[in-house]
Amino acid sequence: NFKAADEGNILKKFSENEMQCFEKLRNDALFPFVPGYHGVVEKDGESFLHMTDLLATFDLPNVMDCKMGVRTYLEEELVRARERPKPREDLYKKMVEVDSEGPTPQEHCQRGVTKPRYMQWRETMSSTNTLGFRIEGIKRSYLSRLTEIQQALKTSEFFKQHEVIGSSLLFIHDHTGNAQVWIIDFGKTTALPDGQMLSHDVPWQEGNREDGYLWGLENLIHTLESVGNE
Ligand code: 4IP
Ligand code: ADP
Ligand code: MN
Repeated sequence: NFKAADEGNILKKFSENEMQCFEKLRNDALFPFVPGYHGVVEKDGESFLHMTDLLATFDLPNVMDCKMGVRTYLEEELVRARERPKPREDLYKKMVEVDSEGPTPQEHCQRGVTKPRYMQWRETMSSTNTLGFRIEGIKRSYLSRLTEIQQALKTSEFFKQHEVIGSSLLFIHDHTGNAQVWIIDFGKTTALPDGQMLSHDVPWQEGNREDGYLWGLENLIHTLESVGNE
């Protein structure tokens, strides 16, 4: 999904949705907390989003990707799977690898599960359901920046007007004490119809489009506080 670019930057496989998010974030309270965005570029016949490499200023960085929210797929994927279920063998295999009893007898029979079925199962296997975030890769990091992000989210127009799905907080630190947290991955972050807003801290019910982002962030901050106190 990523390609090396010019010094200090990287290329991420183009998504129309993510591009629109980056465009709108240029004028938003979240701007200081998202990777620098430098437009769309073509390379080897493919389109990419040109953005700042967040690791560039670190020496042998440690990275933690924390996927935010109580839901990791779009409601429209749920609707699609209901109307035209498309069982996928790759997702079935990923499920069986973790729990051979995960699939239902019918899913075993067809050797396939639908995408939202897989995503919901992943959510129950992780802290997405119980805490509103899950750690996708490695270790722990710092709090003050998280509280700043929490404040920025509460004032952000962008955040109010978007359903934020599958986005991560990326924690980076190194041995020199350099530590940062960034908001990344807007591939499934979707604008609401004009005038509509989300609170991000009430339970999701199909149709309300809530994502549980602020609830997850609150839990994440409390979790890190308690780890830090040990
Ligand atoms: C992955 O499951 C992640 O949830 C991906 O989300 C998702 O891509 C994949 O869907 C799904 O298979 P595992 O993490 O359990 O492997 P992300 O890229 O945010 O990590 P989408 O496109 O939904 O973001 P498919 O459809 O790409 O397989
Ligand atoms: P995907 O849509 O494939 O999940 P992400 O945007 O979540 O893509 O990025 C996947 C991983 O790539 C992240 O966990 C992080 O480690 C790395 N990454 C993403 N954006 C950047 C960036 N701007 N600078 C450095 N690393 C990044
Ligand atoms: Mn991601």
